[in-house]
Amino acid sequence: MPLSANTRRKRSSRIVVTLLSALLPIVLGGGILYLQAQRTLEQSSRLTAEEAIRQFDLMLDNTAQAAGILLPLAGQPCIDVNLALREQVTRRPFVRSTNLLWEDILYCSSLFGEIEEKIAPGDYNEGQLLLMKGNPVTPDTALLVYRLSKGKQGAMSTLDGYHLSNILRLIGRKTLLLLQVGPNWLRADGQFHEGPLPDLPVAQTTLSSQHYAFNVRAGFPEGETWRYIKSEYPPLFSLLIFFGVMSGLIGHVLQKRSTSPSIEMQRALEAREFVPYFQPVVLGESKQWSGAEVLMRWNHPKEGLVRPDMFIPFAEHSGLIVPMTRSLMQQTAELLAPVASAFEQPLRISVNITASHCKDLQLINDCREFLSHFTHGKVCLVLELTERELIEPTDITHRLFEQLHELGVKIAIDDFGTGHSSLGYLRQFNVDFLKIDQSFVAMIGADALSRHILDSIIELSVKLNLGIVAEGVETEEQSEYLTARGVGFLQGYLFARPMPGEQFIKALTAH
Ligand code: G
Ligand code: G
Ligand code: MN
Repeated sequence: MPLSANTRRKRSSRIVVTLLSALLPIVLGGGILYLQAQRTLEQSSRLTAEEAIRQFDLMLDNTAQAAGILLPLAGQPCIDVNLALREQVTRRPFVRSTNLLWEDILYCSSLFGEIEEKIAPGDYNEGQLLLMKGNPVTPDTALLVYRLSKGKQGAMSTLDGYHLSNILRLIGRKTLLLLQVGPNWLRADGQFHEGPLPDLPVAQTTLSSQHYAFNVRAGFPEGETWRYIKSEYPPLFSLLIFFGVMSGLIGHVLQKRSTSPSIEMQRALEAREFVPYFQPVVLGESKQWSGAEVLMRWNHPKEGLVRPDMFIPFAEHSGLIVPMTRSLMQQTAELLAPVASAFEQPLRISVNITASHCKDLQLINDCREFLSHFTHGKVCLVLELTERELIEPTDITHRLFEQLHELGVKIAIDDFGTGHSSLGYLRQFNVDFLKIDQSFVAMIGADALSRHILDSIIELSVKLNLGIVAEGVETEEQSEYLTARGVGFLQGYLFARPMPGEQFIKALTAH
């Protein structure tokens, strides 16, 4: 049903929408935090690389100075300059050894004294720097060689890899740092490698020194962004969760509101989903159609045709019943107007009216509007007021009923016998018809007591000069019984069930 049971079917989609509205801020905020974390890591990676370059530059300055001082001595016999070579090693904290060359032949070393070793200037990156795996003295400790040459003279000073890996390790505490010199590179653990630099998964930055021929690459291991978010953003993350919960709650409440009965019915009213069905009322004697009761149906787009018991209570509660009835009358008028001129007798059209519709004089305009579609004497409008909710007699209601009668509108008391209207009430409102409730009709031939009540209702209405309509006539026996006692109008499945407008019009012309 459109207002209660279908909420179960919609529940799953409601849960989905609620979850989505909760997830949206979390996902969006999470995305923003992720980008922010990435930016922070990139910045940190760049700063680390810059700092490493600064430190390496300082060390190399120190190393280069040694070579610069020794270069003019190149060419002199090793025995004469050996002391000067050793002095530089001793004086300078980072210099491990010093060497002199003549025509690219290393002929004097602070470590070995006089030797003879050909070197290939091409091995040196930009002729200047060479990263080596080790030397004959310490084969497992990398070292960096700085070369300076001028004509045939050459000087080289070496820097211990231990200092280099120290820098890589100390500066890049949380960052991965690599030092690259030409085709070789060094890691923070002091390991020497040949070949291209490996890619660092997160926030990779590669910078070159402005002064010496080396590069530094900084970055982070896989998954660092999430680790960073987890360690740095817990308060922001809690805030996101809070927003998610709030947003989910708001989504939930808004959905509840949008599926509330009155909002759903307001939508249906605008979409003209409330349509009239017609149940013919026949004359007791001839069984000819004398008119019809207009019964509201909800032509729901998903639920199909909905009976009024399922939604009229909601409509009455929200006050929507008044515009809904107005729409029903309008549709009925539009439907009947084209065929009404052919009616020989006035067709009695009964419309169910709730008590709340009688609170002001608006009802008169609605009836006048309805009747304006027909030439005089073609249609007789009957308003059915249920006996279960009686109208309080006030000044307004008296004027209302007076003016309705002036318009020629008739009043019927619906479901008569189930409520407790007094005779005074019937006279006060100038009632024209009583509709005997179907429960009494159903008892015909079955229950002697109910039959007595039925008989007294019929007697009463004869005395009060009221027309009687018997509802819910289903058998020939009931029909004969009622006709025999002078009930003027019969309505029930025996004659016709409620039917849609076009079917009613078609059947009407046949009758
Ligand atoms: O025909 P049906 O079984 O659907 O009618 C069920 C109940 O709904 C009946 O009591 C009938 O009076 C009521 N009803 C049908 N149409 C209307 C309407 O347009 N307005 C009001 N107030 N009640 C209606
Ligand atoms: O407005 P009122 O309460 O009189 O509405 C009439 C109700 O009775 C509608 O719900 C209509 O569908 C229903 N009805 C009409 N004729 C018969 C009938 O012969 N038998 C039964 N059981 N219900 C009927
Ligand atoms: Mn009715």
